[in-house]
Amino acid sequence: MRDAVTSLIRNYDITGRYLDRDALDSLKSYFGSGTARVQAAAVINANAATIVKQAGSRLFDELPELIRPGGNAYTTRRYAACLRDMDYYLRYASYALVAGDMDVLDERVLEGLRETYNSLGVPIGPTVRGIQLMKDIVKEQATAAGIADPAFVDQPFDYMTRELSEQDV
Ligand SMILES: CCC1=C(C)/C(=C/C2=NC(=C\c3[nH]c(/C=C4\NC(=O)[C@H](C)[C@H]4CC)c(C)c3CCC(=O)O)/C(CCC(=O)O)=C2C)NC1=O
Repeated sequence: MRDAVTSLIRNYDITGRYLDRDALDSLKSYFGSGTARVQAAAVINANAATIVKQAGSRLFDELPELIRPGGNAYTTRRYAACLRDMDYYLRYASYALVAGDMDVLDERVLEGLRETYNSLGVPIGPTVRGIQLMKDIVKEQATAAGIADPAFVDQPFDYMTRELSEQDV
């Protein structure tokens, strides 16, 4: 599992280079945004249960067929599995925000996920929608918590969305 610093060092070490101007700029930007990243993780940590619950109810309002007979989140067990998955996405998004690197998502969340979802008939489109709804809620809360420019919060949610949506080759 890598973060912004270890990823950068790794790349430079592979080619035996000192940290050049580009490297220093990206390190500055990582450390410069550090407080905001930690603040965003704190917002997520303090509100995780609410964020998942709100995103879940918005999702099921938009797509009520998911929780009707025949829907993938129908039955208490599958409904709970769905919200648990949302909770995974949120928790790992908070790790990726702090790390400033998406590697943790590849390694711990996305690896093999589409295959699992396909074999269980878990629909990708609505899952992606749930991830985007959580992103919106986290950004609202980050703004309310005084984070001036919460655009960086998008990154892990958009990354998971992109990776999950990718077509099979
Ligand atoms: C930390 C990394 C990690 C992830 C991401 C993960 C996902 C994950 N979600 C699963 C199931 C599931 N996931 C869902 C999710 C949904 N169904 C819907 O209709 C909605 C669109 C969506 C919620 C937004 C459901 C309903 C199941 C149960 C499917 C079944 O057993 O039939 C399963 C199958 C095993 C199980 O039920 O636990 C896995 C492995 N597990 C992990 O360890």
